[in-house]
Amino acid sequence: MENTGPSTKQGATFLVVANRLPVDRIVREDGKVDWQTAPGGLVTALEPVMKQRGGAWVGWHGAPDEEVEAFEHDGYTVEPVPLSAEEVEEYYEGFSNATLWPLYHDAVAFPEFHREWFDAYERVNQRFAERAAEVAADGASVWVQDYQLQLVPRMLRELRPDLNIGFFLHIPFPPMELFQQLPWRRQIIEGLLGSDLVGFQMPGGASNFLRLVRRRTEHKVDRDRAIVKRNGDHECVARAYPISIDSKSFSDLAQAEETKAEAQELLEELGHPSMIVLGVDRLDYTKGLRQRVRAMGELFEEGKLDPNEVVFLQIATPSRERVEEYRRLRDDIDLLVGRINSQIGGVGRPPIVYRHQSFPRATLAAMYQLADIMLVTPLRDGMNLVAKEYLACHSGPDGALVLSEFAGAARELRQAYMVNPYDLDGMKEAIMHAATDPQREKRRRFRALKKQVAENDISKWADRFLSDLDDHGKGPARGKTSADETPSMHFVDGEQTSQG
Ligand code: GDG
Repeated sequence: MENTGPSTKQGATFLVVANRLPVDRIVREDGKVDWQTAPGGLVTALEPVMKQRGGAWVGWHGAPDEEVEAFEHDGYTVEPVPLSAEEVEEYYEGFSNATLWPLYHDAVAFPEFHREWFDAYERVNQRFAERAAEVAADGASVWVQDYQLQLVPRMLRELRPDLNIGFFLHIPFPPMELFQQLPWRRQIIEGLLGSDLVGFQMPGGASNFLRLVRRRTEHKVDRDRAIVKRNGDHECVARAYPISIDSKSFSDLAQAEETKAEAQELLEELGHPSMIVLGVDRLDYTKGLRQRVRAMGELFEEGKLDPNEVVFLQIATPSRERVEEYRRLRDDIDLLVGRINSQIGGVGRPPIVYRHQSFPRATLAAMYQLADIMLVTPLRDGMNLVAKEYLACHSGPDGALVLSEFAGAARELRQAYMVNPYDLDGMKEAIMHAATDPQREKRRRFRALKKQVAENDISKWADRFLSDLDDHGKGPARGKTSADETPSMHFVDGEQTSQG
């Protein structure tokens, strides 16, 4: 596709605004400065979109207390936003990752509420909005990303009413009953309502959001949009856009000769087991690792899986290590894996090969190639790209995906072996089905799953969102107000509302 969003002297016509840049600034031991791909689903998804479209990516570069100049990278401009060490603590580790992250994931860990964290969140959101306002060309499309920046759309609209503002939430949007706990709920809703289009992973997220707008604000809701009455009306449309991956480049990577060679080496290192069960996650309490490791441990203990034949390879990429809950999780998993490995198997390779480190993407592709069974069992997950990466990379006809029904991906990947990760016995049963079902049944499921991911890739996702943003955007030439519309009666969530 044509590069549609170059940055010019007049500014960029297309911008992504995200907490993190696609690359992190790191200082090596010899003092040399380097840039390294940042981990996580948001970068995996948006990097190919930016490469294709060009424009500017506004975000933090991962190093506190450092100002870095803008630079060109892979055909687009990187615009680093500085954060102080205190802001990293309060805005990022605090409000983003110890308040919003657990609250939005069904409160699977206890969300903490601190006023000074929110103050920092507001301050940093304002800084991101100001930088985006400086960099954007007249009438540009600005795509704000994720829970760390929910106040940006409104702030940006106030600074630059000419822009088309889209927002996408990568994590679940919680039900009203949970969201209401948040002392700053009003500011967050109003922040999001600054957008012309708000995207969620699931239709349920969009309806949770609209329900809140209807119950908690004076703005009206009409089907899939809120009519926001402030500084002249605008419409904020809320819809689901299930995210995906660059399926072709993952499958090409897995097919590359070097990757195949790496897979052979890995197989050798693992001692040629007859079955490889794989997990790949950021080390995060939402990913259901405690439950998964226990389930696999019990299957080994009960002799349902033979530790001489089967290996469980679990990669846990380091993440948010300064947040207390993450440190606790790391210790728990270390202990659990150690206990299982010390009690099961012979003197050779342990049944669980656990690596708390990150690997190059090509190594992950080699692991996906090898895995007979992929375990993706989060307690709650916006989508989960690892499930889709496995399907793009595993080329044999006999793969099997065990998938939590609480991952957004479960809505599309219906042929997976579905599990409730809280139900250990159920999870063990599903893993055993994935291990022992007749080949014909497994192939049928796997074919359908692979097709889904091949046909619904990241460019389809981005095109759908951005073309809807063009349609709903309210650039001055296209401005539309609800006052022009004929009054009508609507039914929303079973409730009658009068509009206009
Ligand atoms: C958020 C939402 C949503 C992992 N370890 C390594 C590595 N990774 C890559 C994986 C994958 C990404 O990180 C993880 O993406 P997920 O989607 O599984 O999870 P989150 O990071 O929590 O992502 C999630 C996503 O945003 C997108 O909207 O799906 O629900 O929580 O791409 O491959 N990459 C490399 N080395 C590793 O060791 N190179």
